[in-house]
Amino acid sequence: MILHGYWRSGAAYRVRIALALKGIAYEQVNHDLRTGGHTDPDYAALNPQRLVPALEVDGLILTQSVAILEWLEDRFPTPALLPADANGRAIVRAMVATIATDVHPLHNLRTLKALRQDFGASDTQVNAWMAHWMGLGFAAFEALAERHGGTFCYGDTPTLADCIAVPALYSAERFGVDTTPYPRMVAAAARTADLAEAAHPSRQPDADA
Ligand SMILES: N[C@@H](CCC(=O)N[C@@H](CS)C(=O)NCC(=O)O)C(=O)O
Repeated sequence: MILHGYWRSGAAYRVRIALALKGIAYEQVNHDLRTGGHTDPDYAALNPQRLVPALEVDGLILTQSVAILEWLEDRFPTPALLPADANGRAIVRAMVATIATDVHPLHNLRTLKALRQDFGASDTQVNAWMAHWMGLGFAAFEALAERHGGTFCYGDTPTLADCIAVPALYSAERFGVDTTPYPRMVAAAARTADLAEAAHPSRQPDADA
């Protein structure tokens, strides 16, 4: 199993967390987003979207981190990262979508690049943009965690919601977005990050010294 990623990619970090929680061994091939490694034709042949992550397994190429998380859950069901019941699964998937679908694309590298290059946004404006969209999404996620969470974002064991929350908060902290209004999300993410220490960006082979 080969994970194509980049140490600071939030989407790749989600997958590394699930791999760590499930104890699955894998290799890494990393593509430096800062130098456009992900736009290389060899990588584009794997992932036509030219985004990380991608997962290669015995000739199968999977893209889109949430699809990869769901595939890992199907193929490696223990420990489960989705609740056993249909209601719980729908709630966890809604929590995942709140961040992965509705927030992350708005502060992705290419989005911020377009804001700067095509619309002349300053660093201050870009930071305000990120804080705005993260704040809206995190507030909704926090409300769902208040309603359904225990020691983790949903219930008392880690789920895909935690796999999504940890990198989201990592990005927020990296970009100086205040996370104190989301104490449940922060506490659950800290517990998950402890369980999946090996997945942390700073622990990856391509991380800056
Ligand atoms: N929805 C995709 C998003 C993937 C994505 O945006 N990856 C980022 C890194 S976190 C990327 O490759 N960015 C490169 C760019 O924006 O040029 C997924 O979940 O896999």
